Amino acid sequence: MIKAIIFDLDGVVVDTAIFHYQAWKRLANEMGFDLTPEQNEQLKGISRLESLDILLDIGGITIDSYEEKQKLATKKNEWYRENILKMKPSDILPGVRHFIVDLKNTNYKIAIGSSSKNAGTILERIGLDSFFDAVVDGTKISKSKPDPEVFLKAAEELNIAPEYCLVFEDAAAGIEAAKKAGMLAIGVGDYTNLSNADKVIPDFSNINVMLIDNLTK
Ligand code: B16
Ligand code: MG
Repeated sequence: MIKAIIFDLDGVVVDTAIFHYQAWKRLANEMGFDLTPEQNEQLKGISRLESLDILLDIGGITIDSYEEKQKLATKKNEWYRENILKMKPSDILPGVRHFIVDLKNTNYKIAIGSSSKNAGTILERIGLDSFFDAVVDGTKISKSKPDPEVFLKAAEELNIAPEYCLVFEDAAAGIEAAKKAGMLAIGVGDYTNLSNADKVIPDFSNINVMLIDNLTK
């Protein structure tokens, strides 16, 4: 029986995954190589510095200096933040707001489980900063997805055992993290990238509280 729903943020509640991609691609281009959408799948759900390591690997570039890596990651983050600072409540993905209001009204606990250190800014911009019973983001964890820490911490903050939690995720690393946490994992997006999920939905346009039982069967 599901008692709590944990939402990934980037790519599930809002379409910021595209802003991450644009910023990483710009950085790659500056360093003389390209980043395809397929390669970008490896970066989804992964922390900023770990994403940079994957990007450098894709470009065949070796950088040993931690300071140099920090500089590149900061540059990417500044480009990314230019876009998220323009976000507004209408940027919440279709069906999501309605679904979370329904969940609250039917006494489900709801949380955010994100690897991002920018989650607070995004939630504020889209007007959902005081909506969730728990927000666990990149500022509260020491290991990013696919480690289960983010989701286990969310369950702990909600005071609900992991087996009663259901996670919505758009990244393969996030599905892996949810499964490792012992939770049900619903992929949001393209099945090709999310085949390890318990179920995959294209988006939230047809999802409502009544369907949670169906999702978990
Ligand atoms: P930041 P999520 C993740 O957020 C993104 O999917 C991933 O692409 C990003 O690198 C990571 O957050 C860190 O984000 O640079 O903003 O701290 O999908 O777990 O909500
Ligand atoms: Mg995501």
